[in-house]
Amino acid sequence: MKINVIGMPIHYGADKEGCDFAPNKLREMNIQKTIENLGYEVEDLGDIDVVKVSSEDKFQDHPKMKYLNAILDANTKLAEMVHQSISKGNFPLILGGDHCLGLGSIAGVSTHIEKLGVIWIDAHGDLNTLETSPTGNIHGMPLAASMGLGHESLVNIYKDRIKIKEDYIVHIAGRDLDEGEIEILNQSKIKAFPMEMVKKVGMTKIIEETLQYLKSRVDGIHVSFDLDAIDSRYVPGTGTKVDNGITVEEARQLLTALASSGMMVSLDFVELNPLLDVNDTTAKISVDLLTDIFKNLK
Ligand code: HAR
Ligand code: MN
Ligand code: MN
Ligand code: MN
Repeated sequence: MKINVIGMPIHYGADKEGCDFAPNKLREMNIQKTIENLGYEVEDLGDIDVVKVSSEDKFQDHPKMKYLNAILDANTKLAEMVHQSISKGNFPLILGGDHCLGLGSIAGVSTHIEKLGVIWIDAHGDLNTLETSPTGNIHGMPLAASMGLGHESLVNIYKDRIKIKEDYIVHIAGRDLDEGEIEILNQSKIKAFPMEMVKKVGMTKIIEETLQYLKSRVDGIHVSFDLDAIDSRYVPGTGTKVDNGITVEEARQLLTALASSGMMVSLDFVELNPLLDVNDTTAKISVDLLTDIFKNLK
């Protein structure tokens, strides 16, 4: 299997500078060579071209959603690149960037896999709509948009259709959801394993239930991993840290199990912010987790 690295140097969805530097940070830390050393052919497709918008103009496209057109443009390009990659039978590894990139990656993968499952690993719901978002930050909206909720420009990005079915989604490690997101989650068919449940039953059980749930339903799984799923004390280099999260070892256990399930077809790795990092701690954890994922990929 060939791996395609795709960089998405975008921070507009987070409205905080820094995670746009993450793809190159990971390249500097030899992510390509590291994966090649595991026996893969790796082709780096480079970075998606993200248009420059001054922060004074963040509301120029919409009164409540920040940087809307730049986010739509970059994610449309990302969707096409991911579509090309997965259509060739390759494995797209999308390096963020903030989590708004889930819009494009899921749009791209879902063109090729009809029954696409999505595992969203995140302290946050990313289930906001234009109406429920307290911030107007689009990185809090991609999961809602992918299942058809929210502003029509986000829902219909790349293809005029809903990208994933609610009952093909599993959310893991949630613990900081806005009021509106809780309502959306409760009314949806998303299978959620919030942090309190992870703590109660343990990661082994969560993995087992996640895979058992999706196996009978879907033909492939896109994993969207937000670093802030990990407890704030271990990951200084991310923009919206939340305490009481999973440990690095639990993240490793989860991600390697998903990789070895034989169902994972693509991966987002998002919200690394090198400007906030301390001695590259979070960047090193990222390279380390990615290495273990590809060591186990089937
Ligand atoms: N829920 C909040 C909002 O919508 C915070 C979202 C923070 N999101 C991420 N992505 N880091 O998970 O603004
Ligand atoms: Mn095609
Ligand atoms: Mn997220
Ligand atoms: Mn998050």
